[in-house]
Amino acid sequence: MKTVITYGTFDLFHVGHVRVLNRLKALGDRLIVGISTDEFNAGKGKTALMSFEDRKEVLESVRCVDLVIPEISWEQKIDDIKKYDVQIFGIGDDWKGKFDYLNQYCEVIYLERTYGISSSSIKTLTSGLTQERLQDMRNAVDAISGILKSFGN
Ligand code: C2G
Repeated sequence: MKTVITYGTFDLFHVGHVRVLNRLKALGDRLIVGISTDEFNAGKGKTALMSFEDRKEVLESVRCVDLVIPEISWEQKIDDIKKYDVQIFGIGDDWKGKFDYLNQYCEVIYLERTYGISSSSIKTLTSGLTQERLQDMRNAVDAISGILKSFGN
């Protein structure tokens, strides 16, 4: 049994998350995912839109994920590797080099990120969508369809 472990926030779950998890699972037989608690994220200067509980529920429903554990500190990785008898630690290459110190406990692999998608870009995109903006867009669509209709008659 080859066990792979990774960590992340996995906020607003998207295709980049799906791909990195499937590629990590393909490296072994069992995939464990440590997801950052909201408190731990605050320490990272990060605020997830989705609560820890919701992010956990999403990850537990992902087929390639076998176990989800809370990530509460930077230091827990060594204990987790020993506790779960991990052979591979893997993460996206936005963390390249940051976890090389784990090499003395298991293999460390950095996987290429999926470019063009991120939780923060989704957040930025949706944050501008106020009710007012949405109403403006609806009005514009109505106006355009009115014009098109008049052309059609
Ligand atoms: N990821 C990816 N492609 C993207 C976005 C994310 O491959 N377009 C990968 C990241 O490289 C990471 C995982 O998805 O391996 C989760 O990313 P985040 O939720 O952004 O994780 P982060 O907050 O960086 O937490 O102890 C490590 C930290 O918990 C990592």
